[in-house]
Amino acid sequence: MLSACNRLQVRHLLLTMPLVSHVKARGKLYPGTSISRQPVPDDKVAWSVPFPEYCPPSYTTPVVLQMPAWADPDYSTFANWNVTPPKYNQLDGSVERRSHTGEYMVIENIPRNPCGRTGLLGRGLLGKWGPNHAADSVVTRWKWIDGKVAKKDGKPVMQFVAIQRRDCGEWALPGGMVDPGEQIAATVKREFCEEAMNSLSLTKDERHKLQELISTIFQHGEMIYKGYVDDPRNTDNAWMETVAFNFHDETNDSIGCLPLRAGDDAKNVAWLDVDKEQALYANHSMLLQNVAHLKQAHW
Ligand code: RP5
Repeated sequence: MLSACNRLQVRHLLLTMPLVSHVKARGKLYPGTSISRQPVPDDKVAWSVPFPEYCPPSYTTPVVLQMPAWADPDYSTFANWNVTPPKYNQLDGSVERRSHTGEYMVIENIPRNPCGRTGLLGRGLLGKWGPNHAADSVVTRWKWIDGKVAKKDGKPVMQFVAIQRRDCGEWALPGGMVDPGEQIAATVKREFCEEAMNSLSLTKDERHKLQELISTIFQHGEMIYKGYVDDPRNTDNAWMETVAFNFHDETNDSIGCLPLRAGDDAKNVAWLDVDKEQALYANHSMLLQNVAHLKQAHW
């Protein structure tokens, strides 16, 4: 799949947005907690704009502080002064600590969110200081009604595979964290299989067959985004980034007819219409907009 990934067209890499403005990463309450972020007005998001009153609370979930395998050690407190900080802005062992947005600032060993202030210090629910890398799939097909592709405002309507997140109930693109050393193309397939096809409930044999099928039909993807994610879990010191690929089924005879079944972090899965009114998690709506634009579809 790595070679398939290399073949992915990157002509739309310009859609990469190094500095999207974050909005959801400034939501009042931090997800799953009663912790309020310090409000950050739009004109004070940029670090370059002085904000002398800026003194946000700090929060890192106890789960992260217990240091599961996917989390960095906490070295930000005096008690942990002897813990060696990660190697930022580089590949640190098998952990990717480079950002898709370019080099980020590290102040006294603590990374600084490249998209500006979020009103919260610490790592929140995120395991890694700095960028936390994910990969997403935008699986699309045309919407057919009575033997014809449906149209809205004169443009063909697309549908995409959406999962409903178990943590917040919001609809989202299937996607997840890139494991250390894992190729992004492998993450995309694995997460799609787990969340949209419930592969974790299959026997080893069935899972193997499913992975082969998905590898075949996911061969011709197109990278449609690479960059910062406006994720509600972001903080001033830890944030989500993603690489997203579009897999489009032009004739509704491959991905378009796969039997979907929610699994893992997803409590529901469905084909939803691509439409700007469809609320989605983080900035996933912007990723879909990129695809609608590329395919000249209704948005
Ligand atoms: C988003 O969070 C990414 O775009 C990806 O969809 C997701 C990864 O986090 P988990 O679903 O693994 O929590 O920022």
